[in-house]
Amino acid sequence: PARFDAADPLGIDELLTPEDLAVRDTVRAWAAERVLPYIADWYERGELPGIHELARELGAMGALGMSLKGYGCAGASAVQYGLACLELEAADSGIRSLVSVQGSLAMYAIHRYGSEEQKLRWLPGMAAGETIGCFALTEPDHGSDPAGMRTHARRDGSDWVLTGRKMWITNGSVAGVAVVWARTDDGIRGFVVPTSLPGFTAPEIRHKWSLRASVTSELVLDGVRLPADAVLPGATGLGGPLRCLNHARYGIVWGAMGAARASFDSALDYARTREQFGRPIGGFQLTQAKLADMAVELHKGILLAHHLGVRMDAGRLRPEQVSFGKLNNVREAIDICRTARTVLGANGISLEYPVMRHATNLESVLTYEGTVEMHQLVLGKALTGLDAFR
Ligand code: TGC
Ligand code: FAD
Repeated sequence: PARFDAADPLGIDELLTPEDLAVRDTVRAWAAERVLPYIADWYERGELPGIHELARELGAMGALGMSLKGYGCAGASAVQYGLACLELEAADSGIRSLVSVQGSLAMYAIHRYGSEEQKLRWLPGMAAGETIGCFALTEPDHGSDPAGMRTHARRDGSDWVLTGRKMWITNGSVAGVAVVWARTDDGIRGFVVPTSLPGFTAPEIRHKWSLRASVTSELVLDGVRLPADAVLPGATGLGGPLRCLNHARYGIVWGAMGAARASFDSALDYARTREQFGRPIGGFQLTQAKLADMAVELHKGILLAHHLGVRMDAGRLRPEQVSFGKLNNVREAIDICRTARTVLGANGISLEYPVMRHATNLESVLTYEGTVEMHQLVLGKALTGLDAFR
């Protein structure tokens, strides 16, 4: 039989093609060179300096809008996109967030719902990382229940006039273009908004104790005047933004396992070398139980992510299955990080090691793209046929 590999105990690599492995290696090497040496400093400062340069490098690697076809996008498989998310989040959830919002939300919305003119105007520059995008659904008073949004767009001649506030918007103050969801007389519609327009401001949200190396902003839309062709023609109703979320949530199913892997690796390494009572702490049964349980959940989670990726590539992935994956993998990832933290003792709380940074990042990941409770209720509804929301 094949030998046991501590890095891949279930032999999941055998499910991957040579192209999949090449994508993984490329992204892992990029993150090792461009993120890992600096991330603790960025995190401590609460900044993501050089974000435009990082975006261009991610674009050159094909990581932006990675599984979209045409318009300068890489046209990779869903599994390859997932592997990229895992490697990016193994560096930091903030870097994966940058990529998720750009590719799975802002670009995906334009790619799926945009006119040919909108696609040609925006997607090549976004794929190259020249233009950063954001995706604005959440409002101060409407998070889990976006159906209640107050931001609205009204007709003025052939123009649209957009008014309202969006909250917690990743990439908001560095974006050149915002995909903004607003109420209209015809229901919820999406608008492609150049952020240079009068009336658009995006103050950055400070004092976050999670996702510190990620730009998060409020959007203030004060009568932003848009031409008739700013609306996304293919999306009407809440299903429009929610279908984009399926794609981003899918990336998170993989990404969360990256944060978990980095924390597990750190704990395993520490357990082998740190000595107490005259022995490596990894030799104690209680530490081994922690490592075994972490490894089981980590690799089960990667297997689940791969399974969902295969279904997405086959066009057979259901939104409820995405909820299944997001619910399980983010919840298990944060548990792995917290357990890894205990293995490192006091060092576990230091930025010298990655585990506390990953654990605090995952507090955001647990909440955004649908909270744990939302995904439980989506599954609850699918299982029982009873809608607990309304
Ligand atoms: P409901 O009545 O169930 O549905 C309204 C319409 O939407 C359709 N739909 C979906 N379509 C595709 N995929 C899904 N996952 C869908 N979920 C619902 C549904 O079929 C219906 O269509 P139609 O044609 O019949 O009108 O809607 P509801 O208001 O009862 O709410 C359902 C609920 C709670 C699940 C939904 O509102 C929800 O998912 N809430 C969570 C909001 C959320 O996830 N926000 C995320 C904001 S973006 C973000 O966080 C980015 S962070 C990224 C980063 O930095 O990485
Ligand atoms: P609420 O909806 O107010 O929920 C509060 C609590 O109540 C949660 O535990 C929730 O699960 C629970 N709850 C609510 N309703 C129910 C119910 N029916 N049953 C049981 N429990 C319930 N949004 C964007 O649009 N674009 C972005 O780019 C973006 N980036 C983000 C980046 C960060 C760092 C963060 C933290 C958030 C981001 N968000 C973004 C917002 C995110 O999607 C919302 O925070 C999330 O949807 C939850 O909304 P809320 O914070 O208003 O919480």
